[in-house]
Amino acid sequence: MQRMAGLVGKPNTGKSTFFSAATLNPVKIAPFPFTTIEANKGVAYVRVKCVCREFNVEDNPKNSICIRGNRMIPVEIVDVAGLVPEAWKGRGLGNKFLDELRRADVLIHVVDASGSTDIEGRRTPPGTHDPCKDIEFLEKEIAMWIKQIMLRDWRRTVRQAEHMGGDEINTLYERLSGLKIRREDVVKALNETGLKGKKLSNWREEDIEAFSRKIREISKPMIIAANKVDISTARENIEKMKEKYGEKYRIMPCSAEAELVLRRAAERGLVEYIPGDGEFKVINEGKLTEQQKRALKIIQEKVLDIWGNTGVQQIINEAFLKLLKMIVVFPVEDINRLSDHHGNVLPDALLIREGTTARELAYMIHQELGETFICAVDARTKMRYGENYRLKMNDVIKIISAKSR
Ligand SMILES: Nc1nc2c(ncn2[C@@H]2O[C@H](COP(=O)(O)OP(=O)(O)O)[C@@H](O)[C@H]2O)c(=O)[nH]1
Ligand SMILES: [Mg+2]
Repeated sequence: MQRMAGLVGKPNTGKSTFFSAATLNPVKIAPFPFTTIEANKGVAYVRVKCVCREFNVEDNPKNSICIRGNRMIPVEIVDVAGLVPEAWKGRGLGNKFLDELRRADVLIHVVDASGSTDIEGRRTPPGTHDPCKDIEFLEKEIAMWIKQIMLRDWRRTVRQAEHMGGDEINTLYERLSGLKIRREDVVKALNETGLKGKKLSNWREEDIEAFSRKIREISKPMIIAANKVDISTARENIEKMKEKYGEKYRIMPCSAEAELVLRRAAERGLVEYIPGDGEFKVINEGKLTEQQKRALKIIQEKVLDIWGNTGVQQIINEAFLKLLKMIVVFPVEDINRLSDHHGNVLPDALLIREGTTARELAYMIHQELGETFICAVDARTKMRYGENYRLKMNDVIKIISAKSR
């Protein structure tokens, strides 16, 4: 199952710019099947070190891209419509926003760290708006939306729980099933709010609200993309956000615009730049217009020299690898050549949940491979693992099945 990140936030924080930058093909190659899926849904990439360097082989990536030893693995990203206060009541594009949100597994909250947009997303002089307010407001909006969904038909939900012999967990799980919320998330939220064992008929409105906030935190973890760091007022605001929200959220500086400029320049062959790098190299100075030279100079001085990188790639990596706790494994069919049966070396890099077992991986590759699973073989050590072996980051692994015998 492909995981998806949702870009959320009020209007004009830079969500669409972030989306354009993140989904721009990171290398110039002819036919690549991963581009924009729908207007606001596209493919971004998680960047990891490819094992090709360690094994000292030339690879032939199929499901991903390898740029000079860096594997770019496709993931989905959606640019959710801008959210204004009280969207949950249907204000602005409220309902559209919230519908798109359902499909996301992890949220990237893009805030204007420079403080140059007010709470509704209107322009205001840099430094005049406190972005901490945006974090507070977004948390509340989403919680209120979930609460509203729960309150719809609440009496029926209560009756259903009673019919099911007081099965609060399954009742709530069913009620929220459209939101990509797992059963174990419901259990955890009940535990952490102290509502476990309390009959739904005794829940007060505050209980529903507390549960809504908690289930959002658990099922849709969030990272703060502190955008527009090229504007000098951002620094102080980022310190403020870290002070107030640093324990709860990872606050990561970024400049979506800088990333977009660099990727476009790389696409046109003007610079050499791999998304996430802390530097770029001008390929042909003479081909740059004065305007392009100026833009690159600003990116160098206001973003890379100060922050180290544009932050966009780092945020995507953090969302998938840390918040969603995913790892990368390289399945192969031939452990000596590290290839599939066509001879493609290290063809696939799979992003899977940490804790995935060898047999679960087999099922992901093919239903039949899962059913006829015998063991897994580690290409590095030639060790054999049973079905319950939990895969590790960068495992290069062959699945042996009854069929492949
Ligand atoms: N200075 C600066 N401006 C940015 C950055 N990212 C986006 N913007 C600008 O912010 C405005 C709103 O951007 P947009 O992506 O449309 O925001 P959205 O409404 O959240 O999708 C545009 O004028 C962008 O050029 C950035 O990193 N730095
Ligand atoms: Mg937009």
